[in-house]
Amino acid sequence: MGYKVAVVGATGNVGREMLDILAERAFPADEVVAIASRRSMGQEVSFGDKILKVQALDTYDFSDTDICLMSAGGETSKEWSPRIGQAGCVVIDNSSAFRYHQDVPLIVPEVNPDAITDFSKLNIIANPNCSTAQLVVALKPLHDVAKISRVVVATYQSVSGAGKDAMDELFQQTRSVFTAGQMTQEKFPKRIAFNVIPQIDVFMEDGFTKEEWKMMAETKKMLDPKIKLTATCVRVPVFIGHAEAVNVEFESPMSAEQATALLRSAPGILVVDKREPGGYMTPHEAAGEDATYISRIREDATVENGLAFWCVSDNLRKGAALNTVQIAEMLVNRKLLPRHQAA
Ligand code: A2P
Ligand code: 11C
Repeated sequence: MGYKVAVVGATGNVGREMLDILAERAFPADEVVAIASRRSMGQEVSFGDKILKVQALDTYDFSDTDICLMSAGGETSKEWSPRIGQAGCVVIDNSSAFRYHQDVPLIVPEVNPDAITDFSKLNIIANPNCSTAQLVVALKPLHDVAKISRVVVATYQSVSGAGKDAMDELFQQTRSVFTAGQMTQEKFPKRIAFNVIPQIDVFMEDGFTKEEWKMMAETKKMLDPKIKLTATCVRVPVFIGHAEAVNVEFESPMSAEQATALLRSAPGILVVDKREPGGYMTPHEAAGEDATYISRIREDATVENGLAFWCVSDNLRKGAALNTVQIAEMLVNRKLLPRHQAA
């Protein structure tokens, strides 16, 4: 028996990618429903070789839907994910609304698959922030061998992480630089075209931004609460693909050679590291791909047991939609969907 799957936020950056990935991976769905706000009702979105008409979230009945892939922003999740869960549909929530809730597992299948078991209180499973997902995929195989004590990470995050309107803002601003036209600035706190902005999400009391806090809190929840992590998150004028410069300190030695071998054999990772001009990955090449790419692996002799590397991934795929669909696949493979257990 197949499954009924709803994608909420189906007109958005991540929602459209979710539909593509469900089709690409031939997810065993009998029916896929595209849902967004009332504004988009009746609009058409593609799902494989089919066209789906978008339905409105506030009139959709979830009681016979098995899985809801939710990516319509934190406020929509706060209001709707618990209600959808209560209707018996398991929500895989891509927002930050429930990630830190003790009854909500936060899952990256390559990292902490066995944490998925207990989601029954709310029927919600959380998907991490895009910049955390690719980071923990890279850290996990290293941490398993030589415990990580501290991580320093600087991110170079594409505008698609901030939604489709943010991509339009980069496009419009870039065009207006060349045409000397009017430049509008709404989604980002400063001009993003031909610039970089050291702020993603709101400021916290201690001077870090919420994005930086999320990387720390989510790494602790999924990988190890003992890991100390400090981040500087930066928006760059790239459409798709987040990059990260990562410095790791281990409790015991980790050579560049050993790290390379571990990363090469780890799930979800491709190492591209030639130590010659162009012998590394960039966001442009990672866009549209599923892997987390690791390059520039080298020992950092400025600290004891230090390692540095460069990590790139498609933020809409492994950072969001792909990870969500992988979690849905785990629910199916491990027979964790309530209605299908009863059947
Ligand atoms: P809509 O296009 O109808 O506004 P992005 O992150 O790319 O900006 O996309 C956000 C997604 O979340 C869109 O699909 C958007 O739908 C959807 N969305 C935003 N607010 C709501 C809401 N209140 N109810 C349902 N979907 C929403
Ligand atoms: C960005 N990482 O690139 C953010 C988007 O908590 O899911 C994802 C925000 C989140 O803007």
